[in-house]
Amino acid sequence: MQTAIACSIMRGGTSKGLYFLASDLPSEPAVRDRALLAALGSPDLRQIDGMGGAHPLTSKVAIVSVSDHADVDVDYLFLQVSVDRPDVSDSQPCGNLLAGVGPYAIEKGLVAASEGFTDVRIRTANNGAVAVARVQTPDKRVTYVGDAQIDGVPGSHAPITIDYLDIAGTNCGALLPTGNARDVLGGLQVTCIDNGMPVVLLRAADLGLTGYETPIDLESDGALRTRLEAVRIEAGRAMNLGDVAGKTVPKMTIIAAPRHGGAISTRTFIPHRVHEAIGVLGAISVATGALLPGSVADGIADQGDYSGSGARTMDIEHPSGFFTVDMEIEQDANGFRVKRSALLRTARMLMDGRIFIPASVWSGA
Ligand code: NQM
Repeated sequence: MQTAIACSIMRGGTSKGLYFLASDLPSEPAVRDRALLAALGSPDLRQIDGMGGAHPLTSKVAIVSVSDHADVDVDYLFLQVSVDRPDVSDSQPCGNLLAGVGPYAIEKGLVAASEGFTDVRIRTANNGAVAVARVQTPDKRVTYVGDAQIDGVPGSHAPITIDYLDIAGTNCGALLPTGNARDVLGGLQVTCIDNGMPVVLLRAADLGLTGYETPIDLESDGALRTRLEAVRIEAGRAMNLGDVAGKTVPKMTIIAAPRHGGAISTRTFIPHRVHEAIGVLGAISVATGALLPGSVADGIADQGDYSGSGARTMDIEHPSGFFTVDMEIEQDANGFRVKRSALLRTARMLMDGRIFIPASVWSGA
């Protein structure tokens, strides 16, 4: 016997996941997590008995509900379902899956569509961060068709613009959780930063790398992975995240000078696989670090004619192209503050139906 649960599969930005209404899932987290492991087919490197795509970027879940919070339309809980371990974690947010939440909430009737476009205010339940997603709704219906292109996704689709207001320190309590723009961890100079995603910036040259290696080359460098993981564990404690051995944060971003006219070049361990692009909130944290005086990116990033305050578009180079973030910074005697971070994503509903969960999930067998 299997239990059918309503479920949609959506691509959100450069990731893909299962989207559920909270009301359709078990309310008990342990039971819910067993159901999600079965839905994705974890733990199994191929996820052959579930819908997961055998990579962290395609083993994700969004749980959506109408919000009780003032000035928010929907709450979105992001869960990372491990591919190879029986683990479901809410320890990180995900800005890519967030791109699908606006269209999903409208399609499921949680938010009424307006003529032309609909602004959906989304609260990420993992950390309380609020974003406004503008979804194209001609004739008051979601369209996925359009001219917007994002690197890492073939073709063009309807634009979804996402505006984050104040997200500094949403995961670690402060933009600079160690209190410093630069620290030495594991013998390496690093910048620990949280503007929406906890990220450790490291200079490629300090690791004996160019910073332009392919994800496969970096993933197959066992000595590098061991060294980065040691720094990550240390950084986790320093960033108020505790023991991060089993967590997917902080992300480790190796930086180098831009090669293609962007602001900075990146390769990001998320944290064990290397991203083929870069995460949304990861890119926002990197863009912030690249503008921060005294960070390890200072002197490497190309800040253009940026004068230390105001608006600046940051093209973050990654293995499959660029990720563009519009930043607005305020800097005065009181310090460095990020007022706004905005970006473009696309998303697409791929499947809407029911997912089948084996009976053994409910008994815990
Ligand atoms: O940083 C990958 C992704 C992500 C997360 C990761 C993300 C973000 O590309 O907001 O989107 O770093 O785990 O989906």
